[in-house]
Formats: sequence, C-alpha cells, structure tokens
Amino acid sequence: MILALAGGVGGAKLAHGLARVLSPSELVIAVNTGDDFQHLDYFICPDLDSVLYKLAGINDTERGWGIRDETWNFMESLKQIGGEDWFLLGDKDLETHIERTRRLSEGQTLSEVTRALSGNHGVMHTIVPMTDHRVGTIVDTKEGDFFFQDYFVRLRCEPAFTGVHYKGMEKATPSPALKEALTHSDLKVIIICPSNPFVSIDPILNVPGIGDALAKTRVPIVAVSPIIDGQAVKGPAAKMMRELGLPVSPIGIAQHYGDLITGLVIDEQDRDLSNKITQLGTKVHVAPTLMKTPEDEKQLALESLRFAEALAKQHA
Ligand code: FO1
Repeated sequence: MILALAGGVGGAKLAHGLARVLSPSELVIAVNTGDDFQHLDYFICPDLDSVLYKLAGINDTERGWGIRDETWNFMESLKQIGGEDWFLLGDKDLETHIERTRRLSEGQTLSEVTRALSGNHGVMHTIVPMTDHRVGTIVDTKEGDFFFQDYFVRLRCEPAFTGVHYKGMEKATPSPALKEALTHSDLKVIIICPSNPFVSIDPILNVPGIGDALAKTRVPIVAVSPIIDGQAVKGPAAKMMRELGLPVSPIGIAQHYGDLITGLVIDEQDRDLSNKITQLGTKVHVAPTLMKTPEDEKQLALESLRFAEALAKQHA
C-alpha cells in the first residue's frame, strides 16, 4: 500500500499518475485541507476538488483548478448585483460545493462527503482529507497575516511571505483513513507529491499525530521536488523560498524537509545538484519531473515508486 500526500496542481498530477499504475486498494491519497474556506455560505475544498476532478478526468488543464468547459453564469449574475466576485465559482464546480455543504450540514464528515463525491464521479481510488476537523492555513507576510485564499487569490501572493500558522489545528486529528494508512502493516512507501511544501504539504505534516507517525515510520518517505531549474512549475513556491532565504532549487526543498524524507526525486535539469543533496543526507533520484501529459504523470509515478522500492531494500 502506498500513501501519497498531495495538494495543489502538482499534487493532483502525480496523484493521477499513481492512480494509473496502482489499483484502488493499493493507494491512499491524503489531501491538504488548509486552503478550505467558507465562501458565499458554501464550504470550498480547493485541493480535494483538484485531485477529485483530475482523477475523474474533468479538470481544467489551463487554469489548473476547477472543471473544464466551465460556464460562469452564476458569477456574472452575482457581479451584476454587486456580489463578492473575487473568488470564481464556475457553474459546474458550484454543484460540488452545494452538495458538499448540504452533506456537511446534515452531519456527515468531510471524509464521508469526499467518498460520496468521488463515487458520484466514478473515482474508485481513495481520496481523503488530511483531517475531518476544520483547520485553516494562515499566511504570515510582511504586510500582516491573511487567510490562505485571501493571500493566494485576492492578493495574488504579492505580500512577502514569512511563514504560516494554522487556525484550529491544535484540536485536529488525522482523518480515519489517513490514520489507518500511516499504521497499516502493508504500508510500503510514502510519497510527498511535488506540491508547495509550505502551504500544501506542511499543513498535512502539522496535523497533530502525523509528524510523529512519519518520524516513526520504517517505510521510505520520498518527496518529488516541485522546483525545476530554479522555478516552480506553477504557483508561489519559488517566490516563497526566495523570501524565506532558501536556495530556490531542490537543495532548498531537501533543506526544508530535512530528516523527514529518505529520498528526493529531482529533475534532469538539476542533475548537477545531486551530490550536494546527498551530502545533506538525502538520497537522490534524477528523472524527468515536468508533467505535461498523463503519460508524463504515469512515468514520474513509476520512477518515484521504483526509487522508493530501492530505498526500502537498502533500509531492510
Ligand atoms: N484560484 C484562483 O487563482 N482564482 C480563483 O478565483 C479560484 C477559484 C477557485 C474555485 C474553486 C476551487 O476549487 C479552486 C479555485 N482556485 C482559484 C484555486 C485555489 O485557490 C488554489 O488552487 C488552491 O487553493 C491552491 O492549491
């Protein structure tokens, strides 16, 4: 059994690649929910939806979020009457938020709702929130603290990033399926997808109990670098690293994850950094990591799994 930790577009892509090479019983995809928020009275879970839409084959590849061939009648009408229009909710996407909000208000947990929505979309693989508790990532910047979507969408990530903290995290517990996966006797590998380390992966690692479980696990933890040749494929990861004073390269990623990870998959363009990363105590595997097509996603999934398997043999 393989556990993948994911958030954002890069996370959804590798999760999709893993789902193409592993059966539903072999894979659990645990997703960041620190980006979630209540908006226009709907409960929005952007990262869960990005993974769900990707696995369902209905994601918009251009925007990286939401559903393809979307229409925007709701937003246009809302704008005309002076409603809040800074966060775009497409007509098709809205169905997910309405149905999720209805189920949550009936008392279902986010895990149950996510299972139901996955089933409705014919997705057989297990997508689980990191926690069923409501937590929020707060982005600390030189201009003050902002709720994640305020920083990300409304402020376009412009304020200089200094860190994150979380609202509601102290009471959170891992979702039941994530907790089970972490202690499963058949757990072979944990893959950290090429998601933003600060705002997509760290929230998962900060759910009480997860950090300890990962520190104790005997299986290899393999991260895939979201930085290729000094740039993030999408999103603010490179800008954040720069603002934190970290090298904007897989070296910065290795430094950030530190002892947590056993190995790091880096892109061919960063091959010459391999030795430096190895010197930090992290094993390195070089592979094409840019995922432009579903075939790239599958190949990166296979490369990451093979690397992890080799690390597991070295461990044993
Ligand atoms: N990102 C934007 O940049 N602008 C938006 O208006 C926006 C709306 C939106 C609606 C639903 C959804 O699931 C995601 C949406 N996103 C939007 C993406 C989202 O803010 C980010 O991708 C994640 O939170 C970061 O992983």
